[in-house]
Amino acid sequence: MNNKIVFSGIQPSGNLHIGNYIGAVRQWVKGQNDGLNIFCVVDMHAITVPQDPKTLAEKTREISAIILAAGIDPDKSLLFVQSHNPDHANLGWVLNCYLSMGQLNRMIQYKEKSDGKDFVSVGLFDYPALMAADILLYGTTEVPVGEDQKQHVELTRDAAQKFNSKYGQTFVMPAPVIPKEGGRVMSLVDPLKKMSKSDPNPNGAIGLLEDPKSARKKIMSAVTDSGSEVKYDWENKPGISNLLEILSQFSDVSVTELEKKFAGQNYGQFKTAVADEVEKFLIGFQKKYAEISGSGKLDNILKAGVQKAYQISHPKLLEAYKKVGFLGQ
Ligand code: ATP
Ligand code: LTN
Repeated sequence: MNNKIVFSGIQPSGNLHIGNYIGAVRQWVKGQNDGLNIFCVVDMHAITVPQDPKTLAEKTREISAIILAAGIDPDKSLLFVQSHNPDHANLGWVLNCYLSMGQLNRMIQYKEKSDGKDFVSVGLFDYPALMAADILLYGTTEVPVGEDQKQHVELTRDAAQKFNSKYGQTFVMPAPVIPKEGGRVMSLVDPLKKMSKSDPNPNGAIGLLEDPKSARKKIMSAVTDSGSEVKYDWENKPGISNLLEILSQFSDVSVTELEKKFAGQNYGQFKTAVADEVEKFLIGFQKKYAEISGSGKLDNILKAGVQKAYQISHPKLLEAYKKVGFLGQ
């Protein structure tokens, strides 16, 4: 038995795309056979920017079902909704008091998401304190995330260190784990930009719940590069390199093997192969998604998940409370 404790979170906002699947959820699935694995749908983080209440509730269910359809097994891993466990907000408040305004001001995500907005919530600024609480409540050793979240995990380490040095060993130091391949799936219309939920051009990303035929069209019209050779070369052929990575992830064949396979074939033939593979994946994935969302089991899975999560998080919250001098009940 391995002592690894994995925690990761995903916001229930926007439409999950194949980049989120390859870069995040699929990595969680691969790692769930050892250690303790905890996955959280972070609805409290989602409200740091404006949300429509009905859509937020729908998306929370949708993302939970997507995570299960992707292969997270509730018998092996814990899956729950952040607002169902009040310990997150409670520890978040405590950690607030051990992080400085200056530290939070340096967060790139805050700068990007607040840039040009008329209304910027205090919650958006304070987002990393809540994320630190998510991670530290569970004695997390590994946090699988995309490159963009590394800075938040580093801030979590700073918060843990500050608290531990003041009050003695309380929190485990977590490490970010960024996938070596697929950590950055690029847009199909601009392969120099990452595939993103918030991209205003709908042709850049392929949604996990999108019609497989429309996904096919997006791949067939994906931006490619000059020349005609199928070669993995990010500098000169970013469009083809991105499609090669996508095909490699879905077919489990290495990029080098794929280059050999498509030697002498034209872009059209190559794109057809990518479109076939993505279409096949989406059909299978959506079948599983429909089974899970129609099974009526989702609420019970989330309920069981939060009960187990609370058993781990609550003693840690009480330990932190005691250390700061809160009167126990
Ligand atoms: P947005 O682009 O609107 O900020 P997002 O698509 O980055 O949203 P998040 O909810 O921020 O989505 O990310 C969920 C997880 O998916 C994170 O671990 C993130 O690092 C990962 N991820 C997001 N986009 C990609 C991508 N293009 N390639 C690989 N991983 C990604
Ligand atoms: N900030 C992350 C979501 C997130 C998270 C977490 C990830 C919230 N809490 C804890 C890892 C661990 C994002 O926007 N992708």
